[in-house]
Amino acid sequence: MSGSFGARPVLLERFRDLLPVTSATPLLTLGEGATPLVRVPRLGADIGASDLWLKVEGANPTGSFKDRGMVVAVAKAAESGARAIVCASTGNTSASAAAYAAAAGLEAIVLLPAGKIAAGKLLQAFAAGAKVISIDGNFDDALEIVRELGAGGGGVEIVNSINPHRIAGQATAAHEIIADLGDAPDVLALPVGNAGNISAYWRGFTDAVRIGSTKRRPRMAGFQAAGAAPFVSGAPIANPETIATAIRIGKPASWDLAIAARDESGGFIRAVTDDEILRAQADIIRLGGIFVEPACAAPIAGLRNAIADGSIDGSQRIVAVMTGFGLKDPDTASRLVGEIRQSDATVAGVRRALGW
Ligand code: AN7
Repeated sequence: MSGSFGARPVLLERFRDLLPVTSATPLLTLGEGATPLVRVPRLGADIGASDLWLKVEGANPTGSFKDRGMVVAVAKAAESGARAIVCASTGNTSASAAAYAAAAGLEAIVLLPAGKIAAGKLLQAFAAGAKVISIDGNFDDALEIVRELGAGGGGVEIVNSINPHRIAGQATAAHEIIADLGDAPDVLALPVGNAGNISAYWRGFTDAVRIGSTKRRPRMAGFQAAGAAPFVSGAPIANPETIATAIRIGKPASWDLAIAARDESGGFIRAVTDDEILRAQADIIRLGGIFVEPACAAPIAGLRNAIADGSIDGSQRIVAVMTGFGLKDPDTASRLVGEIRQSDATVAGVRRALGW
């Protein structure tokens, strides 16, 4: 199961010392990690941030940050002799689980909230051969069921972020950012759903201080969708709703870890509206050239607000995590399709169509 990309590092090897990798762990890889950290001056200027960077996690093999943790969770499942992996998902976890299970030769079972999964993610799960179960409920309901299924043992491993290997794997992104910038940024902004990722980044930065690769940790700035913002209201919510289906979660599993990340870092978790999310999604591609799914727009919309009201200093170094690729959710993005200019197959026709 081991793989090599020549000079390209394999996540389980590169971060071996920080991960539960033993001589018995298969060095599974689909090429995850080592994602681009891109400076986006035009987008930054638009939101008032003079040193804004995007960590492009959509460049992972299944198009989301989930691959960093999934490779660890699935490798450990394979090591322990599991026959199947199971997860609840708003979409990206299922796409990642299905792909890594396929590569490792395990069965993947994914429980999805009916009708609320972006088309690309659903397609990925099917294409990789997962057993797809649509739950007549939301993500939180699906996760409750998965907890019971996994508790039964029988060689079925839960690969949601309640599996500690997921968080350990996702923490590697913090180390990459420090390696690329030479230090931690001042602010780390990201979308918050089930809250595994904010917990993982905080752990990564904390480990980095311990091993001496940086002396400081960033403020953590988490952003939720207004209709699915339990950290903002201070309690779980029963019926989360947002256009950003990835973060349509009302009862985050990593509640305490996320609160610790927020408070120990002197940061915050705030909400943005769906309209602000849609605007920011368009801004990120039109001004930054990076096409992301709606959830990723929450931190950019939220940073704009936080810089405007003075709660973040726009001259600081800010890294915003773009957790998933834009083509994951073609339906939401279809509003960005403009009018196609018709032309006959001549230069003159094209000139006319361009108004030249
Ligand atoms: C693009 O796939 O929960 O706060 O089941 O897909 O760690 O949950 C996805 C979450 C942000 C939120 N951005 O991260 C799932 C799932 C994207 C996501 C989040 C998700 P967490």
